[in-house]
Amino acid sequence: MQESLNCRTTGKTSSARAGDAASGARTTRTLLASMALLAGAAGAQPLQGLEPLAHEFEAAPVMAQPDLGDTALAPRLHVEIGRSPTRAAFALDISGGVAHGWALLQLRDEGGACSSQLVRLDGSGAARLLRLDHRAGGPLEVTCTLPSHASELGLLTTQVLSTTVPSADAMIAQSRALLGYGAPTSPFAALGSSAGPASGVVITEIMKDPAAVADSAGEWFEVRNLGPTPIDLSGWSIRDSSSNGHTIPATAGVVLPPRSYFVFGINASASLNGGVTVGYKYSSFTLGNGADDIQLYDATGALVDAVAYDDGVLWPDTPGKSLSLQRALVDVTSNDDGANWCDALSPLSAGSTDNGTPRWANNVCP
Ligand SMILES: [Ca+2]
Ligand SMILES: [Ca+2]
Ligand SMILES: [Ca+2]
Ligand SMILES: [Ca+2]
Repeated sequence: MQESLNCRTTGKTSSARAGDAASGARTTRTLLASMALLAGAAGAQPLQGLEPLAHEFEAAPVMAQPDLGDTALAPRLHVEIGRSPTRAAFALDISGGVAHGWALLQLRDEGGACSSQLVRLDGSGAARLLRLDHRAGGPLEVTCTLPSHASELGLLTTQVLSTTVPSADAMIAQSRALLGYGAPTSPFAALGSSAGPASGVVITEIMKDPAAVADSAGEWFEVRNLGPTPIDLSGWSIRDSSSNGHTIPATAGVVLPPRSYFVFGINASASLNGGVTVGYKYSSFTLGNGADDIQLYDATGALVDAVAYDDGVLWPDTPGKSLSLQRALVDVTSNDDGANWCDALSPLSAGSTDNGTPRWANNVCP
């Protein structure tokens, strides 16, 4: 009873017949029961034996969320997918909740059957659930209701995050298309670096030429922290091969959350910059609309990543559309090749005429 009660609260409707729903509910219950919850180890546990991950995306909030002013605190439901021509797996990372609190997770299958589970969060308000043998025949709608503290005021707000996990069949079909049918028997290793679980910071998206607002207000670029631990950006610097240069002061207190996307921008005001939530505002650094480059250095002066784009010969070059690194190729080497980038496809924010995915996983390039 509790199960169906919880699922009705999502407001979704089901056209499935009672028999189908009952059957689907059993399937979904089985699925939830087989998901391993690793409380206290959120983000630290890879998809065992399936790293590196081939594909990832992040859930968009379905209810208005207050601007918490700190991306590390913003509630997130992050989905990571591993796939091969014969297998599919996924992980759900919940973060931004209350330390040692709870989140309500609901999975709904294509038949409309739904099952709920209270998930215990760890001391950082996070949890990771693994589904290492994803068998669902249709897509799974995932809804996460997550109480969280709003900023320093300590107010408790409740967010509802929602996303869809593709069916195992769809993931496997994509993998076959990517690799060629009958390709490797251990295909996950072929989908990325063989150096073990992903780590590091990668430049993933570049808005060099905004159209909705002036370049002096609307330039930004995005990076992804691939690793499971936060990274303190104190003393890091952003430069180019000519005269641009900016060092992040130690007092800035800027941290890249684990396994998250983060935006550096020229203007931190979302009302002026085209609707972008900027994690760090730089100065003395601009993104040329012709050929230019971004070099990111850590506090020791070591180069973390660099991207040098051209004036539209080998790289995308459309005003109002960010340069977007192919979603499945987030690494410091792949992003050196303009062929691995495309124009962003999604509106930058609600009602925006510019395209981009700041703070979210990139579009899949056509
Ligand atoms: Ca520019
Ligand atoms: Ca520049
Ligand atoms: Ca690079
Ligand atoms: Ca993005």
